[in-house]
Amino acid sequence: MSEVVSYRLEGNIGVITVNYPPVNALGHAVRSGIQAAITQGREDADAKALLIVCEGRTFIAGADIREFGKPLQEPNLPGLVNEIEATDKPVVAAIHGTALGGGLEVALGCHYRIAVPSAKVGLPEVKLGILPGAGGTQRLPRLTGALKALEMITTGDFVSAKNALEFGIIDEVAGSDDIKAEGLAFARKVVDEGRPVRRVSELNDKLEAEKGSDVFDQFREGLKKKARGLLAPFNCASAVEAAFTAPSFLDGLKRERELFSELMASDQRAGLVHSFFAEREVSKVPGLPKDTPVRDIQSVGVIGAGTMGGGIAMNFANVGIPVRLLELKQEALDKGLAIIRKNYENTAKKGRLTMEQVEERMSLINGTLSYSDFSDVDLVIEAVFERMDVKKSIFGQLDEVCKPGAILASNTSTLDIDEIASATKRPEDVIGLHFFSPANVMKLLEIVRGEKTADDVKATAMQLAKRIKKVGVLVGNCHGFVGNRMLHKRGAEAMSLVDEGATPQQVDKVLTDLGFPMGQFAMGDLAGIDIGYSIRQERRKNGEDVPASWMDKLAEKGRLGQKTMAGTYRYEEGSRKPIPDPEVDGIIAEFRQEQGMTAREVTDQEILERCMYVMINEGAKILDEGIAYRSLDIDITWIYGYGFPAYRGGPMFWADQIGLDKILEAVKKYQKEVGGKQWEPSPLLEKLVAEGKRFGDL
Ligand code: TC6
Repeated sequence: MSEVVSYRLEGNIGVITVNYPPVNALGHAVRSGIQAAITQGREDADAKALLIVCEGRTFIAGADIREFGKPLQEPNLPGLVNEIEATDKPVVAAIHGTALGGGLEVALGCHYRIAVPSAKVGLPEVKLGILPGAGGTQRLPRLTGALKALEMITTGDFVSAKNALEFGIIDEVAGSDDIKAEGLAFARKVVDEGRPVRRVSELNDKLEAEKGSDVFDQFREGLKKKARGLLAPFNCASAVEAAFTAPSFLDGLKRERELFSELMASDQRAGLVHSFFAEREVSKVPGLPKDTPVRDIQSVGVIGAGTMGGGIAMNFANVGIPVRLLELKQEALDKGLAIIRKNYENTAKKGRLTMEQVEERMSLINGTLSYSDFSDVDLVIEAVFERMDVKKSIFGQLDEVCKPGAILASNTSTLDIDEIASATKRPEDVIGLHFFSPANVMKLLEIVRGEKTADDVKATAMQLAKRIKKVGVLVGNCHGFVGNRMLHKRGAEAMSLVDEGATPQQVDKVLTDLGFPMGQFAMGDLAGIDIGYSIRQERRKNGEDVPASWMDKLAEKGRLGQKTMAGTYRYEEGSRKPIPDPEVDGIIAEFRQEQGMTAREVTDQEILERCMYVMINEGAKILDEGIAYRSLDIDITWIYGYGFPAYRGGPMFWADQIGLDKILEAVKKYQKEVGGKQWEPSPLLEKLVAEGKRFGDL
């Protein structure tokens, strides 16, 4: 018997136990172990039924994703599930934790399923760019009907034990969370009641009931909007449809396999699997051991009740951490608190919060006008506008009032953390916590380490990110850190492309076609054009050579973006849809004239290369300087902070897919044609190309 799967007779039940931490994934050893145990159970005359149960925190959480892309070792999963189902004595799956993907497919191959109340089930393969290829698309709809199976398989959403029972996926919700006892008792009941072997593949009632329905066409129409650019949801829908249209179950399985293989070979699968592991890898920071002590964070102070400060405060209230929110004037404080309340109420209107929860969360956010109220908080986050003098003065005051050991954080998106820390006598307690707008929604937390930031402060920030359900990425200190440093390069290039003849909407369309949820200029309108403007002005004041821009003119005319209903685009009351505005075309034309420029035709390919390759070149510099530890840190920053399509794996992974030689060639071309520091090739990029390596090899 395999080391990770055991077989034991308990009374008249043959118990097959899987024990393969951390999540009992179906690696080769687990598959062959289950196969051997099923054979043993079948041959064991004393076993009247078999029970599959797992050790540890969860039932089988799916195929072993680490084996994807490698040569398959027998037994394969679809064959194993069929073998389980073909067993001539009842097989029961006892589910705790999560039965996901291949794990749920194994359970669907069993004849009966019981789950503890806290369990969840799901087929999340679509999130990895594939489909449930071990019969899941054929068996699930035989239990749930077409629509529920389509919803579950195309979204990958998990379903609670209670709902799984309601949808027909499981047969019983156990009375307690003691999975072994409950599973065994249920298996005994199956034997005692003489329940038959019940194979899901032979249940055809739900298929018959929906013959001729147009549910698939309708569903596909909806997907076109929801799953723009993605392959997997469409293949998932076609595979489920095959359960209804294929002449037999086996023919359905064959169709499932074809659609599965297509996805397995796709770049989207590679990108999504990279994103999955990268998201887990970012929490393991080189040089910061897992057992680094952390500080206890029981209460938080936030300075600034504007859009950012309010959103930041909500993150903490959402997980039960009390927040003191500071403003200078009562009016601003009242306004900020009212906006927070409105945000919560809107969520409640959508049914995602009860009014009781709204009140509970609001009661955790208390306003104040006085810094002295921060004397006992464990963490303060400053979220005021981007001016070094203002930030330094705030940190000076915090140094006066905060208790020893309190963490002093800035939400700055660009400024030097060390200079901010220099306003205090405790730079080891100072760190950057850069939230992304809207701060209560975006999953990224860019955590900026200063030169003197203490290790326990870094570890606390990483842990806190998880606590507030964000993905924390620890980065070094430089202008704009990882995310905005790259974004600024893209922004400058996008502005130049418009100077040269492109329209803002052409630039934005290239980026949305790549998979970004919005383009550079629509994003600028959302964030506020005044932000970029004041950053440029600050840099000009510092003597940097920042060229004039038509966007400065927008800011000077009060076109500040969505908040003034006009920026690079115009907006209609109550709508966030960017509408091209002839007035802006006029401003751009006037700017070109003033600068003596003649508009030329700019191709989409040039826009793509200049906007994206300039970022990748900068990303390589960021890696070389140690600002990001690994290329995957940059990938996750961009996926969760800026909506880079996860199916492309992040900008650095995407660059590896394109080929770094091609990227370098283009960088050199634009160095000649466009010029500027941003097009000076990164030495790391040159080195990798010379060695035939990729960012992923570092
Ligand atoms: C499939 O089944 C296809 C079937 C068709 C075949 C024909 N494989 O997320 P956590 C690791 S596709 C390998 O931090 P949590 C993870 O990398 C699969 N490893 O924990 C991490 O490792 P580390 C369908 C896996 O408690 C550790 O486990 N299934 C796998 O927050 C802990 O993970 C899915 O897509 C795996 N399948 O969440 C489920 N899963 O410690 C994917 C996890 O070395 N998994 N690991 O960093 C999840 O959604 C979550 O991991 C969870 C646990 C809900 C199971």
